[in-house]
Amino acid sequence: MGVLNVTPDSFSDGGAHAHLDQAVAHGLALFEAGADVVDVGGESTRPGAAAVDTAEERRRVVPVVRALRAAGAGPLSVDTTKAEVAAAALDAGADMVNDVSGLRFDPAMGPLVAQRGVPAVLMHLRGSFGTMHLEPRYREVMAEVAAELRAALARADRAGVRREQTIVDPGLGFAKDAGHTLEVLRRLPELAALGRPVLAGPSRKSFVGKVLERPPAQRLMGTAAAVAACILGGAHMVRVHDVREMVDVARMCDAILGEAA
Ligand code: PMM
Repeated sequence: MGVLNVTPDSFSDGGAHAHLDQAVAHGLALFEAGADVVDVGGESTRPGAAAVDTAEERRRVVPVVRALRAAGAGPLSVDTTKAEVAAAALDAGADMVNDVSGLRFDPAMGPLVAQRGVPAVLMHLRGSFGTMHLEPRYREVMAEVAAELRAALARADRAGVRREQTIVDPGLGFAKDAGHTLEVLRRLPELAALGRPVLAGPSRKSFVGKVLERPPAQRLMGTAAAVAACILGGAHMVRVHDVREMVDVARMCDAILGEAA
């Protein structure tokens, strides 16, 4: 899954794709580089990022989805916690929803996903965008993440989302310090017990920066190591910025696992 952030303040690509033409060109380049799906997002989740209202988020995301579709590109995922933004993106041609709140922030999101019958990523996150980076505390991080993902699956069930349409994501770096994130990564195989495909997003994140003491632009090799750990640990999909490089990592991991690349 290639990352296409259409935000002026994204932590790792600095808003370079904020303009429509640039965003579309970058989305096409991600497919060209080997992405199987491109995830279009209009709200930064960076610590301290300003909240984006619904109208602004739609304004950022929808034209990009529409233009990529018009160019014949896809499949596309929309990275949003707001049902209204998701609905508009699906209307414009998006194929799936990536909700980092696991259907928790907007009560209308579950019913929307159910009604549209699209796949949905349910990510683990504690608290809100405003509070999640403040002293995350766990007694047993992996057990708690797994339990909270089970709760997200139950939320999806209650909304009428078919279980086969769900993908779970442990939310690397979300409401987790570097130690928590490394432990989740180490114990990723435990998520297989949830019985659903796993997506993981380690790309350029601060836990990589913490280990290597490098800024986002210098986290390529650290990301490669983390992507390999995700895939060897059972992830079915990885969400990354550096698609061309990570396709090689994924193909190599698949070969090690004895799976066709
Ligand atoms: N990470 C970010 C944004 N959206 N979605 C999913 N499903 N999983 C993630 O790990 C994830 C996400 C933050 O990273 P970015 O700002 O580089 O996009």
